[in-house]
Amino acid sequence: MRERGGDARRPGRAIAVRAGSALLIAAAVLFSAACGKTRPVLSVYTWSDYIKPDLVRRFERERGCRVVLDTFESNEAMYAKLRAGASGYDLLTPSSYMVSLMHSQGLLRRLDHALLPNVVHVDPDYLEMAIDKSMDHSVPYMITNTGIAYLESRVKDVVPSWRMFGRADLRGRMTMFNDMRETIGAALKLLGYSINTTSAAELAEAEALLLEWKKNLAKFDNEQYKIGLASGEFLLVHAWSGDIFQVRRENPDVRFFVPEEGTVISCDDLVIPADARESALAHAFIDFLHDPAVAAENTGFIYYLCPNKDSYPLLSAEIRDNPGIFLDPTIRAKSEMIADIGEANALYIVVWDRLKAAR
Ligand code: N2P
Repeated sequence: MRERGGDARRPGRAIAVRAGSALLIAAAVLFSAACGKTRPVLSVYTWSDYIKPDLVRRFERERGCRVVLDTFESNEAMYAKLRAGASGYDLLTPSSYMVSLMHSQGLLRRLDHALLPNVVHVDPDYLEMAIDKSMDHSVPYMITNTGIAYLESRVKDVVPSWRMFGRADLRGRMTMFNDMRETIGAALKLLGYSINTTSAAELAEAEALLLEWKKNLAKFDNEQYKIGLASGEFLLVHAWSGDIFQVRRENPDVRFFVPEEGTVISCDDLVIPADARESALAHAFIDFLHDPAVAAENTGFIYYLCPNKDSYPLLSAEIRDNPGIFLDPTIRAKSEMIADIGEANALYIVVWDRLKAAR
């Protein structure tokens, strides 16, 4: 297994190698064929620190294949790369709203359920809220809750609210996501609006708030914030739940809360691009990840929740009782999943571009 990006310092993790470009993957396939090696290569394009490395190695052993992991840091970056012509990936993990956009553009393969016996374990309660309820072209992988993480010994008077990004005393020591829907979503939530609003007036209010918050931020970031918080460079960060529970293994001073105004919940799905070369192997990997014991082991390591109902009884109490993983019902009721809002996406892009350009 190889992963570009992510934390290469963790024991047992393979050395991070940049192996992402379609060209390199194609070259690797040709090279191994030329050498008479027949081990197929499964090329996975996913978020960083998003699978337990031991499980990847187990799958490689069981299937006699190699898994190459390349990482993206936002749905939009992944989509832009594919639209710009990157090919050679066999499996992707975009969030559901991006899955629905990609499906509508014919970019995804219909799944063959005969190759996916383990999808019977997928949580039916989750499927009820899902966009692709019949798992026609996507199988849910992990549910992520967005929140705020901080260093308990360094940040005083914490209130469990998105208002924390307005704290001028933390100026230069906070980060927010470099992710259009997440960051605009945080401001919309504080204002009491839906993260999927298509109202230009509501978005204008969110933009004004974000312009204020931006003055307090060190940067917009989706990956370095983890190490930055662990090391004390940043004191408070916009964060994905599992990332933070991974960081807490290294620094117990790290705390996480889901703001009382509600948050963004996303589900990242396993999908096979239309031009995948190793479709059967990609199906096998999806099926492997939904073996309940594998799903529980994966969740126990990355701290995101795989919505696999038969894995829940196998989870440790640390996971089952963690309100960052299983949200408090009151906060959950105020939270939303990002939806594909069609044409209105253009409104978000305008706000986002202005925010990124503002000083
Ligand atoms: C993991 C990123 C979580 C994905 N590093 C957010 N949907």
